[in-house]
Amino acid sequence: MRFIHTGDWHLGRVFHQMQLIEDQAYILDQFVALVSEEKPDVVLISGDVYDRAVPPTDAVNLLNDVLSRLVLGCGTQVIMVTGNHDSPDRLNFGSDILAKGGLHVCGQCCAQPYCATVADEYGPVQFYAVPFTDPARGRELFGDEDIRSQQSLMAEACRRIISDNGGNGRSVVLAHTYVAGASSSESERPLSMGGVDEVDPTVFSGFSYVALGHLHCPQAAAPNAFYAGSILKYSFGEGKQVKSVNLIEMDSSGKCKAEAVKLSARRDVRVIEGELEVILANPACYGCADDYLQIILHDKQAILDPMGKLREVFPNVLDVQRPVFLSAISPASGGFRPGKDGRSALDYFDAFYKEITSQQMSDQEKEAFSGVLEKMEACDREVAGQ
Ligand SMILES: [Mn+2]
Repeated sequence: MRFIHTGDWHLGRVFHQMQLIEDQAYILDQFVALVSEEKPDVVLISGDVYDRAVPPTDAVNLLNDVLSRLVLGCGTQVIMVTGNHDSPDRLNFGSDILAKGGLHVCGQCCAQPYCATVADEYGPVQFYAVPFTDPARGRELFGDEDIRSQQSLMAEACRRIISDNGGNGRSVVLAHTYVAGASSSESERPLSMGGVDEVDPTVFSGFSYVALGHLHCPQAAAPNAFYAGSILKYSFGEGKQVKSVNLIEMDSSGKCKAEAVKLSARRDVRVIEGELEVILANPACYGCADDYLQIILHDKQAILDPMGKLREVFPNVLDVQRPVFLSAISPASGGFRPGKDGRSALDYFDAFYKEITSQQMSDQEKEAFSGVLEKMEACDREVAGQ
C-alpha cells in the first residue's frame, strides 16, 4: 500500500494582507503532478483544509478542482479530516455521497469511529479519522464526563478505534492535534484558549502510521506518528523550514517507510536584515526579489517611507521591522524617555520632524507635541500603577 500524507493547506489564507490563493494553486499543481507520477492508492489530508470556517469562494473552487483531479483524474482515493480552522458541518456536506466516488470526508466527530477501508494485494488497510473536536463536544458524543482535555478526548477516540478493529491488522489514524514534545510554528492557532491541549504520543501506539495535522513544521512526533507540515510557509518564523509531503510505503505486515518529498513554492518566504542603503545598493545579493519578504532594518536614524523605498526593488515586501526604533519606545525600556545622550523625547521628535519636512518645528508645534507626550506618559503611569 502506498499513500501520501499532507495537511494544513489553509486554502484562502491571507498573509500580511497578501492573498495566497495563486501560491496555493501553484503548489497544489505540483502536488497533483506528484500524485499522478507516484500513483499512491490513497491521499490523506490531515485537517485545516481551509483557513477559515467560511472560506472564500476562490478557496472552495480550488479545493473542488484539486480533489476532482486527484480522485477522477489520478484515480486515487482521498481521505480528509476536519482541523481546528475548518467548519465540521460545512466540510461534512455530501460526505456519504462523495465516499461512493472515492472522496472520504470525515467532518464531524461521531461516537462510532470513522473508518474508510482500502485494500491492496495483501488485504485491507483501515484508515480511521478523528476530526478536531473540543472536549465539551467530546463529552456529549462519548457520554463521558471525564473528557476535559484533548488528551482524554483523543485517548477515548483511540480506545474506540482499537475496540472497533480488535487492535490488530494494518491501521492508519488521521488526527488533527498537538502531540506533546513536537515543535510549533507562529502560524498555528492554539487548539484551546489557555487550557492544556497536548496529547501524549503513547495514545497512538499500536497503529501502523499516524497522519497528523496541526503543526506546520514537518516532523516525527513518535516512531509511528508524523506531521507532514503545511504546504506553504505561513509565517516569517517558518522561513528556514523545508515544506514537504510524506510518501509512505506500507508492507504486508503494516510496517511503514516514510519519505519526505519536497515542494517548491512559487515565492519563498524569507527574512532579510541590514541597513536600508546597503540593501538597496546591492539587491541582487539578497536572493529572488519577488519573494515574500520581511525586512529588518538596523538603521538608527529616521527613514521616510522605508516600505515604499523597499517595494521599488522588492515588490513583495510584506513587513518592515525597525528593532532599534521599537526598543526605544517599548514599555520594557520604560517608554519614550530621554536617551543616554541626554536628549529628550522632544529633541528626538524635533530631529525627526526636520528630517521629514526639512523645516524647524514652530514653538506652537513644540508645545502641542509636549502636550501629547505628557498625556501619554500620564496614561502609562496609570496603567503601570506608578
Ligand atoms: Mn494548521
